[in-house]
Amino acid sequence: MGMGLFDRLRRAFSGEPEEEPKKEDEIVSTSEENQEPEETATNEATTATSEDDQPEVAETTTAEAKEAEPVAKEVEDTKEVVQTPEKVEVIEEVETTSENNEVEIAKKADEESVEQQSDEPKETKAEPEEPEIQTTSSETVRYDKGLAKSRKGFGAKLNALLANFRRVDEDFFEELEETLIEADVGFETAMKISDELQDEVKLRNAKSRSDVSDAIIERLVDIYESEGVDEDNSLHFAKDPTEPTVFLFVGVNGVGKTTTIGKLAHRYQQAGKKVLLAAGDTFRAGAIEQLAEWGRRVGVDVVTKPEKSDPAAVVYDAVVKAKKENYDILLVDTAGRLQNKVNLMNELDKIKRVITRELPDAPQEVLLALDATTGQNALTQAKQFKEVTDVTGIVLTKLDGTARGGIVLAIRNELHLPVKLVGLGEKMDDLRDFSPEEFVYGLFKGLVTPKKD
Ligand SMILES: Nc1nc2c(ncn2[C@@H]2O[C@H](COP(=O)(O)OP(=O)(O)O)[C@@H](O)[C@H]2O)c(=O)[nH]1
Ligand SMILES: [Mg+2]
Repeated sequence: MGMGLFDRLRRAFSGEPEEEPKKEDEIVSTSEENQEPEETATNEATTATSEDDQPEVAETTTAEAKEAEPVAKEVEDTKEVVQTPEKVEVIEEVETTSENNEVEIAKKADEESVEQQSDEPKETKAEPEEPEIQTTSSETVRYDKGLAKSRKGFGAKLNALLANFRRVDEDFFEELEETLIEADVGFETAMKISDELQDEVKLRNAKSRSDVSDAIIERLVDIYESEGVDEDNSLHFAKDPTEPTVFLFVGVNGVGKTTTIGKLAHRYQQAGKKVLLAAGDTFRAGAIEQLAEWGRRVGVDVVTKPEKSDPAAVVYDAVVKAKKENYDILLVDTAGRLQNKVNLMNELDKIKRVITRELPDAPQEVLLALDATTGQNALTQAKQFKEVTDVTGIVLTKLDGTARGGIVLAIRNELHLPVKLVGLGEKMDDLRDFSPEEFVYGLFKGLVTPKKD
């Protein structure tokens, strides 16, 4: 990459496309195809899986029908989860469903409700009010759509601040800090940006709106890039191609583990890989059925055991099957109960041992799912999980649902864990490898002032 990220962004916005521009509707219609499944709600039988008389033998749910009745499962499951009374967690703010998260955020930061309400009405398929995108790839379009909220929240606030300032004085920087913190950039990072910016503004003698805005964005991008220099964003696979790759998914309830597994299963299945899923979240029958449903929807096999079985036993069966039947990739779901750290640690250790005994190089990834809409809470979760297991990367879900995309900066600056995947919606194809460039582009679109020279 010759040009810096900032220059490339600016260039993209100033109407000098680097590659041939793609038509947005073309891309949108492609993704539409994959969305069909979600609408029909079937299957009230979720909880019926829990019969005790079910054999302890692992059963493989084969994907009989790719076209099978699609289900809006996750949503139901989440509701179910909310009602689950057996919450014993010590660290209770951590175990939350997405609904709870919303509530919590609302509680935590009332001031945020302004923007939350303003664009709350669910993400619509088309974003008609968004200006035309004149750039690079379908990835960009995807990020662009997924970050629409953040742009409207964070971006719009920053814009307002920039539009209204009279002098670049102490008040200005105070307000900037506030805006950054509200965007979940994180306290430390906000201070750092603000400090460095004060110097920069002086140095450049920046006075105009566009000078200052350029300096801010440049700083954000710089910090992002410099903090991430040693980080490896890519997913790792088995070195020996005859062995299955194993990805283990961890994270508290409701953050999007199962959904991410479904999306990844789809990705690899589409790429011609033989994919196996392990329903290691045996805590609730709903969770097992949810994964099984994804298996049917996507057309991959799922290893399950009845509710309350030992997760390690499910994983054992799955690993053995994956080896024996030459699966390329095994995605392991787990329950995210942080009831207490010791238990969680023991459970995850046991699962890992079971995997490693059969496949010494696995798991290749331990991916921690974090819900971007939970803001700083997600950081707390990440810190806790880092203490109990070796996390190799972050899946940042629901980026489409937050107006505070600054969380990505906070994760990088405060955790030093690479974000490897991002969730930009609930559908099968709403998962992307994390690309800092696409991300920043999506976030600051409209803020970057086109170059005048
Ligand atoms: N908008 C949006 N919703 C998501 C995303 N990922 C997951 N979800 C939703 O979040 C809820 C919880 O997801 P689930 O996979 O069941 O979480 P788990 O408990 O960690 O397995 C479901 O309703 C999902 O559809 C995402 O990237 N964007
Ligand atoms: Mg789950």
